[in-house]
Amino acid sequence: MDRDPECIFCKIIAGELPSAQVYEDDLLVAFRDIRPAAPVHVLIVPRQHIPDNNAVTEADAELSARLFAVVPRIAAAEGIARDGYRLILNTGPHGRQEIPHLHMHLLGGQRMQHPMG
Ligand code: DGP
Repeated sequence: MDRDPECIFCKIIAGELPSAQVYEDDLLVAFRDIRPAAPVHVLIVPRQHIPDNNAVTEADAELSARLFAVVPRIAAAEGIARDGYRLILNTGPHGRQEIPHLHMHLLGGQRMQHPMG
């Protein structure tokens, strides 16, 4: 499994830095965002170090499918499945991606603001 020794999320996944983990499987780990933007704010993160969405290819089809497929399960566990939630996947400077390790934000527990920008 690829990892970047400088990457904060790789360190969290390896257990070298603490996190409030809510889910894990062979491909993904999910933990609470350290700066929550909503009552529920979970980051769903591939174990493999993929820097951003531009680095995702067809070879990552299983991982990509899993990334979406675990959302209903985590949302149900967090009690936000019925009322709904927002998924965000920031990419690059214009997307305001802060951590260069692919991750999906799961936000819920309140009605989100519109517009998204
Ligand atoms: P993004 O902008 O999409 O790259 O969001 C990165 C998120 O990661 C941001 O909402 C804050 C969160 N974050 C940054 N450092 C840490 C950390 O050390 N632990 C946890 N749990 N979250 C972090």
